[in-house]
Amino acid sequence: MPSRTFPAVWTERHRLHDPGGEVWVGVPIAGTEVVARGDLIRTALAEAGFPIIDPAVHDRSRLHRVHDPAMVDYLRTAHENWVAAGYPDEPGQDRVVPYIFPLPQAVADRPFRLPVAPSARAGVYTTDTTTLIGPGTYAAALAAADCALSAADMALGGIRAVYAACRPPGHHAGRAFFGGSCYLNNAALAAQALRDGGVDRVAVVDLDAHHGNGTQDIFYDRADVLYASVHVDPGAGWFPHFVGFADERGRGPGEGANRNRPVAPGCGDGPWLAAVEDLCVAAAGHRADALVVSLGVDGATGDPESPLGISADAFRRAAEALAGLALPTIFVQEGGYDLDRLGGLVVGTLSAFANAGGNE
Ligand code: SP5
Ligand code: ZN
Repeated sequence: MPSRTFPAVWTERHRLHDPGGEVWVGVPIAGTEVVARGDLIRTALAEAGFPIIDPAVHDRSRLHRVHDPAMVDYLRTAHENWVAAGYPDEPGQDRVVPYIFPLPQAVADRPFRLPVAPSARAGVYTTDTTTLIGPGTYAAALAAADCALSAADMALGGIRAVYAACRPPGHHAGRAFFGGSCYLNNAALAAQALRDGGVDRVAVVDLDAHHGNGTQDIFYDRADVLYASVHVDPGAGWFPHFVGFADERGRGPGEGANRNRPVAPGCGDGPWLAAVEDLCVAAAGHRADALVVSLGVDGATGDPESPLGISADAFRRAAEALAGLALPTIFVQEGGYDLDRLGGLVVGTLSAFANAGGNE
């Protein structure tokens, strides 16, 4: 029986974003969130027969539903201001990268003054030194957001399952911060678009190897959108280090609508799938009307960015568990950095979801 499919939203505009590596522990390294990722995913989708659809362009005001307009404006202008300040010549850095950060305890209780130097402005909104801004980063981040928003449009139009091939990824981007190779939060934009389109209750289930600290931030105070994540335990020394612990359960009206399931480095399939089942129970308990899946496949065995050791079969079983929720579902691409396995992992997961009836 041929494998079932559903629509995939993809654009070549992802190629505009070439971070040109990252700075990690002070050292410029090649980085793993590379242009090839987006093209490998497209090839795998096409080979498996997934219809590939261009995103529509959405009004930029849509970004402000989940992000601070000042941060969006910063992302829009950061690279041109960096170039105008001459950093590509002296000291010879053509990507925007911070060196100083306004930590809350260092600047609290006095008026916040936006620094004049672009090198200092570079630390105002990013959490880390690994999320560089190049000349096409903002355009590609907009294109990725458009993929997620188009997927939401299709879901609101009655299509039961859609995949948004977002690159750059998004789940480490919060209301007023970005980092971890993410700039705009594609999954949060999709979830908010569903809400704005009349869906009462949304569940975001995050399978990426890392905690989606940005998505958690955006929905932490809200009861309408559940955020539920399985990820490598930040307490065991993994990104995003400061956030993603099990006792972060939401705040105020959002109390109970945030669920973190950290798992141990090297845990393998069993504990990871048990956590995925738990997230599905949480989504059902939330009485969600629609599902957004942050589909990172960087938990897979061999991925250079995580120690989880999850098999391709476990990703398929996770997809079957999600299909069991029987909800309109938007998959949003997050991480996944093993270039030899990325396409197969993504398409294998989506196909398992469709073959389990998730697209009906
Ligand atoms: C979207 C996503 O998956 N972001 C994860 C970013 C994690 N970055 C952690 C810091 C980078 C360190 N990389 C060094 C790899 C050495 N094996
Ligand atoms: Zn990740």
